[in-house]
Amino acid sequence: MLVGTASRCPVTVTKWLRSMNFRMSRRRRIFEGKAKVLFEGPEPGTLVQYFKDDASAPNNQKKGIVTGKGVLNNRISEYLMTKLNDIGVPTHFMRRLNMREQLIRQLDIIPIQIVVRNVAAGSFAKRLGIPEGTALPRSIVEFYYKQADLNNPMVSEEHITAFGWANPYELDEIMSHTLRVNDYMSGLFLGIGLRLVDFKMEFGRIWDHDEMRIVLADEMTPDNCRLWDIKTNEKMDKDRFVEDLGKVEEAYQEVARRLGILPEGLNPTGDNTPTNNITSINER
Ligand code: AIR
Repeated sequence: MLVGTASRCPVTVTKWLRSMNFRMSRRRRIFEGKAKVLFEGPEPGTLVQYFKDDASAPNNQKKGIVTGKGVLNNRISEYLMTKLNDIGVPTHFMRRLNMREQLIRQLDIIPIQIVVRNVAAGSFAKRLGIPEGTALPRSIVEFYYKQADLNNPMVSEEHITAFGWANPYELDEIMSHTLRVNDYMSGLFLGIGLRLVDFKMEFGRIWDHDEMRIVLADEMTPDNCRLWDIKTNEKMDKDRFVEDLGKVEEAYQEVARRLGILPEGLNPTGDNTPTNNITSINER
């Protein structure tokens, strides 16, 4: 809204961008990850999630910048988290604030990554010697302990409950949300010609008065979902960066375009330049 008004006057835009940068530098940084930064939010119990253009391969074997990725991921995650909320999966997403930031609920994060696999790919294909692209007889859910210095080792439910990372009730909730998300997202992506090969999720706890709820956290984007074109099997996700396939930004744009959230001709610059197109995506 602010950008929409400001875009009619370049001087106001410059002032606004300066004040944004000023506010960003003054905000308390809670955590910086590979592709996102979390800042203190405007109200207690909230955080601001900022999407960077930084890209990395597993275990930081490769690092780089994909221009415009943060802008696209912010929009894609907003779209998917909103849809998931609508079908009854509680998420941390509250609202998008601007091109790169969204307001989220602060959670007590559960230190487990949940990976759902529908088709063999990535570390799964390598570990089990199954050719990439093999459809799995059923969806397989895996758990990884979120511990970057140990390269996020795979763990079982036994480890999770024995070490108290989550209790059996919480694990049941996580599994029920996980299967729902997989069913819903597989259908949604199929409808736009994309196969949901696998994806990663994180959950957290939130307290409403005395009641604890398990809530979907993190992001839902081509950074943590493998998406292949149904007809050509072309990869439309972060593997384009990891495997040096080129056209990384274009793939993220194509996912957004097929989801119907990228106006034709949009070229996100990633530098907050308020072009007319970016203004229009902001105002949707
Ligand atoms: N993932 C795992 N760690 C971080 C992320 N983003 C996601 C990948 C892939 C799935 O988890 O993007 O969709 C499985 O990854 P892998 O490397 O174990 O095959």
